[in-house]
Amino acid sequence: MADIEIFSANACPYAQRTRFMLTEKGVPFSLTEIDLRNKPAWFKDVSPYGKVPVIRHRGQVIYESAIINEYLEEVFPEPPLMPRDPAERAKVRIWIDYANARLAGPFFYLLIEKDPAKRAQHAKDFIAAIAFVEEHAFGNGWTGPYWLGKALSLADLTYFPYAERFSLLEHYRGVDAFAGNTRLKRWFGAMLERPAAKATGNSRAFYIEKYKDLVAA
Ligand SMILES: N[C@@H](CCC(=O)N[C@@H](CS)C(=O)NCC(=O)O)C(=O)O
Repeated sequence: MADIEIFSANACPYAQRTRFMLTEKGVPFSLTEIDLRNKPAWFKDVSPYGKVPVIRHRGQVIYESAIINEYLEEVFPEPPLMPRDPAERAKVRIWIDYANARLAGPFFYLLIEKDPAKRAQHAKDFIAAIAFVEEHAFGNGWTGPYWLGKALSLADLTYFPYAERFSLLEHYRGVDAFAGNTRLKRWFGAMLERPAAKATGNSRAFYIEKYKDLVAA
């Protein structure tokens, strides 16, 4: 049995971050797919928040995707997915925090909000949140192809799952996250080439079907 167990759900962007990380590191893992609409009774004994992803390693349970990925970086330092320079490391953490605190909300609320006026506000917030990324992550001096430049980092793994699901906004809400954001689009193109993107990703049709009950009519 592999050293690392992951409890995951195929459609979950947070679980995809961790699967992406393990794949990039070349760490074998055994995966248990959790049906989030019908969680097995034992899952509450594994996952304190009742959420995926959770990993079990050396008898310890670790949860929260951003923390899991920092843990994995410490335990499996090669290939490095955090820069050596402390200021660059801080930058990665700032962008991970931005994804969780500022981007995830407008993205999900735009999908699930029923009230048209509130939905329009979430669309504005989402577009503004993406414009901030285009200007500040990929601003002057950004050479690509990855978030910080030449080397892949935890910032890339954090954003890729959302970027893959932007097609949901286009399909259900007519919002194209890439419109006018050419550098974001270029970054996404580079990410799609990673073998881990292919190994952990899903088709547009998969997400459209998976999220259809969640999306407000
Ligand atoms: N902050 C958590 C979020 C994880 C999360 O929200 N997972 C969702 C699926 S995408 C979940 O397990 N939901 C089940 C539930 O809340 O009952 C992380 O980064 O790991």
